[in-house]
Amino acid sequence: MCAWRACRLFRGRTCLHRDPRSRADMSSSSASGMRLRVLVDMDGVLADFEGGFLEKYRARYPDEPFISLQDRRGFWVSAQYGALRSGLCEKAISIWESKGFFLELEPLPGAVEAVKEMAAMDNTDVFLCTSPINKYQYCLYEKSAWVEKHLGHSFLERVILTRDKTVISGNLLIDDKPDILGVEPKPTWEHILFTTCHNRHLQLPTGSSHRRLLSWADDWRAVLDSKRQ
Ligand code: BVP
Ligand code: MG
Repeated sequence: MCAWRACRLFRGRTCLHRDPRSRADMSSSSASGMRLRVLVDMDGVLADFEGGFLEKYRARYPDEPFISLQDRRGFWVSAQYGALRSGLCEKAISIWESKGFFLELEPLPGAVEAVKEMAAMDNTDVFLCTSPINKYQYCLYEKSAWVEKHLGHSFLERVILTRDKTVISGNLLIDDKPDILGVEPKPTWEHILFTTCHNRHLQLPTGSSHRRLLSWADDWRAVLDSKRQ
């Protein structure tokens, strides 16, 4: 079937839309079994949010105390800075609310290569699942621009912007946030905790089903394989 659908717009113009289910093997099942749907977070997994934050915070507030990446604890940067000194929570927030912050984040080592390889695997659908900040002026645009810049135009079909990842269905969610909560108490995905400075020292509860990826050099392929039927 043709990957392009013609759509008639107002004023009689016709526009071609690329169908996201464009690959020949895009059905929900195939000869080798089910398709695997992998949701991959952006900040802290693909894009170096913590490194980008620290660099820009120190440049803008050179006389204020800062927290080295080694000393980062807890998901919320703003909370740790707020606890360090009054007024620093707001200063931290001002960094990621600034124009250019999200677009200029560097990719984490191996992230771009891993996601491209994953997306090219048989029976595998990759989506980028990311929570934007509520100050949308720059963030919403820049997250898509980052994807286009580092992963290419075709990955724009794969961007999911949501403040609640529990309502998105998938087999795996690779994410650096330890507790991913929302309105759905039983999300379909297994959360794979992606290790970053703020969760490195976190003791996962005994008996927890949480699995970790230490970095993109870790065996993410085996994690995917473990979910295939
Ligand atoms: O858009 C990012 C930045 C924001 O949360 C989002 C994380 O998205 P995911 O990686 O989970 O998809 N963010 C906000 C704050 C404080 C806000 Br007040 C923070 O401390 N850290 C942080 O990442
Ligand atoms: Mg994240």
